Amino acid sequence: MKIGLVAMSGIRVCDEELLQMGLTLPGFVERSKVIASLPSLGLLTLAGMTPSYHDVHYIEIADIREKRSALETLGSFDLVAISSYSAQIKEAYQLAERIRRMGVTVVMGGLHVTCIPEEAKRYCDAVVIGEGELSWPRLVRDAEQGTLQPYYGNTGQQFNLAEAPMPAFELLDIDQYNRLTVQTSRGCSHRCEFCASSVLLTGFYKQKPYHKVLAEIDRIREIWEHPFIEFADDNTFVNRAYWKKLLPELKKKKIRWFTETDISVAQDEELLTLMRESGCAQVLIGLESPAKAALNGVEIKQNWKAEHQYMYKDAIRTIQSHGISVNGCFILGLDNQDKGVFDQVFDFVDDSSLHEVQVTVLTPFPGTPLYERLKKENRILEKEAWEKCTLFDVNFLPGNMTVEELSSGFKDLVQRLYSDEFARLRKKRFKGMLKQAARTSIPADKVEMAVNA
Ligand code: B12
Repeated sequence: MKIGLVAMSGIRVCDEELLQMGLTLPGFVERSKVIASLPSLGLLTLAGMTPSYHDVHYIEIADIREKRSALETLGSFDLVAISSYSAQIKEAYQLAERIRRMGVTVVMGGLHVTCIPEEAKRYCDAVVIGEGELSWPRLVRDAEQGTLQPYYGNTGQQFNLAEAPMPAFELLDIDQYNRLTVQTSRGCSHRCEFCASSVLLTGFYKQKPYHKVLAEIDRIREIWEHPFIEFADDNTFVNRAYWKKLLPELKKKKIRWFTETDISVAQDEELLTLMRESGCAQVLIGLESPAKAALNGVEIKQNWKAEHQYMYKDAIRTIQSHGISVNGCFILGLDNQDKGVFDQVFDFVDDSSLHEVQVTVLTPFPGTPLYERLKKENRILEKEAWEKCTLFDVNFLPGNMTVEELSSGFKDLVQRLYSDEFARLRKKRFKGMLKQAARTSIPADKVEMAVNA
């Protein structure tokens, strides 16, 4: 069969004003450029487990209004598999309908359709629920034999990452990317109410065997000698023993990398040193809010973030003094935040010397406990407005401010945080922090490498 793996790959924001800002604010633009060029690891993974006698193509579609002629070529496929997150799901549905009208079988998978499979089924021939590895081989066989089922994966089964296939990185036109993703784990040790990441696919934390991670990096190095890798994990360093074994091996690969973690890494000097030596340029940490009160109740099982808020600033300094920059993420609109939170976030960033900062608006993604709670409390503004699941658009009634206050306070904060002047100041402070640290421990070339990350 000729199989098309289609990734909806756009970056989205509905609010016109924010869109305009995004195009002009230097800090914002820099980050979007980096983020926007990531491929779909989910689809490359499926490609890696497709029998080799099939003719598999990987296609990215950022905007279905563009490249009409390219879309028409999808008519020549026997099977098209689409992957999309919530923000572009309606475009993905339109695309699915269009391809089906050309007589092609269309299947869909991913986080959004996993949470609302019946919605997706209206637009395609089959919906895959959960981790794709569990269903894809059977789905391909069924499509070949003309026995496709409407739903796959609704069995409650868990995929064992020890069986993870090698993603087909060779399908990529490598010149189009400035980073590639590798996944070392699924799940998270925390369970935040708003989280719409791989916790929606797996009920517990699971780790890919380390030799598999190294093999994926080796495969990438065959097409890109010194790659920049983004670990597509939700919380990377939960298993410290694993990482202390993996990092010295990673060092030999001469890569640079980025990942998502929690603030507890700062308590492990040995880990930080190994991270730096193996090429870690930056860690992204969900700080969520600068004040403890707003963190209370953010998690549904424990209250870990609220309990560790006291160490935020020291932890940032410790991590950054190891030559690893911190990208601190804040969520605006949490129930216990009032309109004073915008200044609080700005002051925290100013005071903590965070190198990078990411601010987002609280977003009720389908499938999350947050979505269910806000729906019950009748606080979702536009029901099923999935296009607003961008992390930047407000689509709920905040607890302690008005919609307008949240929306305009957010825009104002974005302007202050990403202004040329403040972005430069943050870089300068980070550089100063590193130079100070270098006098005691970090070699000068590593300092330069971290500053340019
Ligand atoms: C890489 C990435 C991107 C890339 C995606 C590239 C692509 N086309 O897939 C880019 C940069 C384009 C991107 C864009 C956006 N992103 Co993003 N992104 C990520 C990131 C960092 C990693 C995702 C990843 O690679 N996971 C690993 C793979 C293996 O998992 P997977 O994709 O879920 O695939 C598995 C299953 O879902 C399933 N599957 C998936 N697709 C399909 C299809 C078929 C046919 C089948 C059978 C199975 C299947 O099988 C796979 C293997 O098990 C996550 C954060 C994180 N740490 O996870 C955020 C994340 C996914 N992004 C998020 C968001 C909000 C966005 C944007 C809206 C941002 C914006 N404002 O524009 C857009 C959404 C665009 C859209 N299409 O709707 C949210 C999504 C929440 C949600 N449920 O919708 C996340 C979770 C981050 C967060 N803070 O919450 N993103």
